[in-house]
Amino acid sequence: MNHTLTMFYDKPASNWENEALPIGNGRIGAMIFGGVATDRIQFNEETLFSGKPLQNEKEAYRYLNKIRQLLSEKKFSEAQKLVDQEYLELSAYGDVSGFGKYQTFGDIFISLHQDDTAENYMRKLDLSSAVAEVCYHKDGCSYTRSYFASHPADVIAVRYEVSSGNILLNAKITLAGGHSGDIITYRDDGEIFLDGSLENLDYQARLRVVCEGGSVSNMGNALEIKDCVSFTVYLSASTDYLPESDHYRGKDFTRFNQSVLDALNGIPYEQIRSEHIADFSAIFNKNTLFISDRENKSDIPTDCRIEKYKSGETDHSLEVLLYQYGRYQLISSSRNNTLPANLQGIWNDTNDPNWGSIFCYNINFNMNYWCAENTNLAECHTAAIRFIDSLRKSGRKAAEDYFDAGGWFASKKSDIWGFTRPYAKSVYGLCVGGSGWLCQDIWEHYNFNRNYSYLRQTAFPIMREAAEFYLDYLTENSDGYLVASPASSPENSYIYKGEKLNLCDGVEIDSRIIEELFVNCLRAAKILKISDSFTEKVQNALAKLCPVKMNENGLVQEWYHDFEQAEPNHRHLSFIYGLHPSQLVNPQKYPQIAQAYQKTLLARGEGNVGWSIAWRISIWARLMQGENAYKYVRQFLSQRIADNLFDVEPTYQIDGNLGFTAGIAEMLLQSDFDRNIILLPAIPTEWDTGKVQGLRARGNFTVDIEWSNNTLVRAVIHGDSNASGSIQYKNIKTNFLIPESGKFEFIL
Ligand code: FUC
Repeated sequence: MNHTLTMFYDKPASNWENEALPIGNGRIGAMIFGGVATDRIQFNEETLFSGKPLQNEKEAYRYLNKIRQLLSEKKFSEAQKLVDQEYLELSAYGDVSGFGKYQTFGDIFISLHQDDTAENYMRKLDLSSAVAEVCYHKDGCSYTRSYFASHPADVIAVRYEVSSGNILLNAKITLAGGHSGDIITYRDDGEIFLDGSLENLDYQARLRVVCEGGSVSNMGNALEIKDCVSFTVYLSASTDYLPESDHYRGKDFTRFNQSVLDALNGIPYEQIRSEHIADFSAIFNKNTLFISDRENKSDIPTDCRIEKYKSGETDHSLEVLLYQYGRYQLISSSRNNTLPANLQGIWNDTNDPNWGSIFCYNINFNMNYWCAENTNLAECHTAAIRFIDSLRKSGRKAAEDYFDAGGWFASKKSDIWGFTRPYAKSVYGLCVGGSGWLCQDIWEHYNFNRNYSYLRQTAFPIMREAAEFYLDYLTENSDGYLVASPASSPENSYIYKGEKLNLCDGVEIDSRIIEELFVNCLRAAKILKISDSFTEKVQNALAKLCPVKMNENGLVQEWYHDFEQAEPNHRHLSFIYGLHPSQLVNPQKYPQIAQAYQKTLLARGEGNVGWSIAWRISIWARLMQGENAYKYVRQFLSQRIADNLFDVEPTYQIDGNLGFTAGIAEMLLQSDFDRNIILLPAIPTEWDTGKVQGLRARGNFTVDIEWSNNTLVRAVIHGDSNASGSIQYKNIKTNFLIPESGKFEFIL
C-alpha cells in the first residue's frame, strides 16, 4: 500500500489535540476520532465567535504628544506608564470586555457496537483526496467509514458501510451542542436540529441521515438507525454572521442550512464524494514534492514513524508529508469565499481556546499565509485578502481616535468583529506595524500573480491607505530619522536603568514594515502610472526612514537605542523582518547586514515555540544555508509535532504547521519582484535526490525542479510567452525568455 500522502494509525483517537484527524471545507471543519463502539465527530463553523463589535475611546490620541515628549527625553518608564495606564484601555482585552473568542459548535456521536474490540483497525487521512477513513473487521464483517468536508456541497459527510457478512448496521446518532443553552431537537424525518445564541450571534446546525435499506426513527433523545447496509450523515452549520453588515448580522442561517441539505436530495453519495475529491485535489495536486529516502517507511503507522524520527532516524517522506499537511490544512481552513485561517485554522474544541483562537498579526496570521503563494495556493490567500480589506473600515476609526491620523490602522489582533485599535498593554497591544505587515499579503498576491486589475482595484487602494497612516504617524527624531513613535517590538522587552520596559521611540520591525510598504506602494504606483502628492510624500519619507541599525558588537538593534535585551532568547524574531518575511535585504547584495542578522539570530538561541522554530527554517533558507535550515526542519518535526502532525508546542497553532511548509518551499526555490529565480537555494546534503513540481515564483511563473546526487538535473519555468527573468543555481546565473510553448527548460 502506498501511503506517501496518507497519515494512518492502528487505533482510534483518544485525544482531540494530539490524535484526532482534521477535515474542513474552509468554512466548516471537524475532528475525527473513529472510536469503534462510539464515534465522535467534533465540529466547528468559522463564524461561531463570542464577543461583539466594540466602541473606541474617542480622542485617545490626546496623550500622544506627552508620550512622545517623554520618550524624546529618554523618560521611558514614565512614557510607558502613561501608555499602559491611560492611553490604552485596560478593559479591552479578554472575553469579559466583549472581545470575541472562537467557539466549539458541537459533537456528533454515532454508537454502532457494544464494545471497542476490532481487528485490523485502521484510521487514516488521505491528504490528496481530503477523505478520512476508518476500517476494521468485527464479528466476521468488514466495516468502513468515510468522512469529508465538501466545499462544493458545503456539508460535512460521514458515511458508514458494512461490506461483508450478513450483518446490517444498527446505530444511534446524537448531537451535542457546545453551549449550555443549546436546544437539540430530534425529528421524525431523520433530522436533528441544534439551535443556540451567543452575545451577538444566533446559530444552527442541522443534521440529516440518509439510509440505504433499513430505517431511521426518532427516539426522542437520539435517532435510531435500523438494519441498513449503509447510512450517510450530512451536517450543515451556520450562524447569522454577515461580514458586510454594520452589526455583522443578518444572514438567513436557518434557510441557508435548509437549502444546503435540500440541494443534496436525490444526489447519490458517490457523486457528492467524487465532486468533493475533484474540487479538493484540483488545488492540492498543483504542487508535488518527492525527496528520495534510503529506507521506505511509508507502510509504518504515522505515530510510530514520528517516534523513529525523534530517535534520530531519517525519514524524508515524513518531512514531505508534513510539508503537504500544511497545504492540506490551509486549503481546509481558508477558501476563496470564507474567513481566513484563524490561530487554529478552523478547528477548536473549547469555548476558551488559547488566545481566543483569533487572528493575531504580529506573526501568527502572517505566517499562516507564507506558504499560500509559493506552494501554489493563491486561491486560499484571497480569504486573507478580503479579511484584511474588511478591517479598513474600523481601521480608519482606530487611526483617527488613537493617533489623530488618516489612513487605516490595525494593531495586533482581531476577532471577527472588526477589532483594529491598540489595546491593553503596549508590550503586545501597541503593535504599530500591524496594518503594514498585513499589506505584505496584499502585495505578495500581486507580486506572484501579476494581475493588473487586482493591483489597481484591490491592492493599491488598501496599501495606499495603510501608507497614509504611517505618513501621518512618523516623526523625525533628533538624529534626523523618521521613526514610528511610540512603539514596541512585538512582545519583547529591554532593560533600562534596571527596569524591564518595552515602549520606545522607534523599533526595527516597524521601520522595515513601513519601508517595505512604501517601496511596494511606489512599485505599484509606477505600474499603474500614478504620480501624485502621495507618491511624492512616500518618496521623501522613504529617504529619511531609519535604516537597519547595528551596534558595536555587530548585532541588529531591535530598538532604536542599543538596549540590553530583557529576554535574550525571546521567541519573536522581529529584528529580522528586513531579511524575512520581507525581501528588503538581499543577503547576496548586502552580505554585511546578512552577517549581522545571522549573528543576532544565533544570539537568540533555538526558539521555544513551534512557530519560532518554523520561522528559523525560512530565515536560514534566505541566508542560503541549507544545513542550518534543515537543522530546524528536524527540530520542528522531532520536538513540536503530535501524532496527528499538529504543531502542539505549547498548544495547537496552525501557524507552526504552515510556517514549516513555507520554510521547505523557501529551501527549494526563491524569487523576487525583479523575477530573479534561485533554484535549490538551501537544500541540505541529506536531500540528495528529489523532484518538486508546481512551486510558484514571483512574476507569475510556475517552476519544476529535479535534482540528483546533490546536483540540479533540470528545471522548467512555466510562464507566459515572452516573459523574462533570471535563473540562479549556485554560482551559475543566466537570463531566460519564455518561448511560445510557455516552458523554458534549464538543464545543467
Ligand atoms: C503571540 C505570540 C505567542 C502566541 C500568540 C498567539 O502573542 O507571542 O507566542 O503565538 O501570539
